[in-house]
Amino acid sequence: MKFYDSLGLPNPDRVRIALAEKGVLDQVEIIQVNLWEGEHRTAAFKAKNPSVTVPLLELDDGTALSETTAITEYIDHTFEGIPLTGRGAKERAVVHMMQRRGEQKIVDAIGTYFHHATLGFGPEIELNQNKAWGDAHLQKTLDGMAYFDAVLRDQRHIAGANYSMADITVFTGLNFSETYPKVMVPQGLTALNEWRACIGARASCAFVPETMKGR
Ligand SMILES: N[C@@H](CCC(=O)N[C@@H](CS)C(=O)NCC(=O)O)C(=O)O
Repeated sequence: MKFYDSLGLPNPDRVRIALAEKGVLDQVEIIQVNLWEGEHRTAAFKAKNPSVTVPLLELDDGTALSETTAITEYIDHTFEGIPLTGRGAKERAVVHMMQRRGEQKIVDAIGTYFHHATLGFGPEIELNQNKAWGDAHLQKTLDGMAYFDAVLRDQRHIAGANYSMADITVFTGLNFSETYPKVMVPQGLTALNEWRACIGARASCAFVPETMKGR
């Protein structure tokens, strides 16, 4: 199995953490794709993923899986270990709902700010920038952080009592926010910061710099 990765970017990091949670990261061939160099826009990569995004998981039979949630479902149902996508109908529905909120309110919001209101991947990749659109997503990201802080005041994890892919999505989105566009999680969001420290302490997050684990 081949994992097309770009270390430090939120969606590939979601797959890295899911594989690590299942204890199978070392069973996968990892290929780093440099997005700043446009390596995801080559004809060869586009043939594998027409959406020209990472992550991509290429199975031994040649099946090329893109879309991080789909990949996480595959990992969760292929390997033993802690469930990542919920147990039973209701929990699975809540995990998917909260994970999608994590994408919309954090990962996609900060991604839009990064691509449109900062240099992003550079002028050769960011061909359709719209600064006003990007700027609007800065506030959306900050609102998302406040939303998840409020959620975590009432429950241990993003989707309820149990750890899930929803935690992974929000965690990797916050790391990206602080690393690249330098939008920091406000210190006053104590529930979010405490949760972040707990998630960051998991063995699956050993690759994440200590400075990205809440404060
Ligand atoms: N919906 C996709 C989004 C994947 C995505 O946007 N990945 C980013 C890296 S985190 C990417 O490859 N961006 C390439 C680009 O913006 O040109 C998923 O869930 O996998």
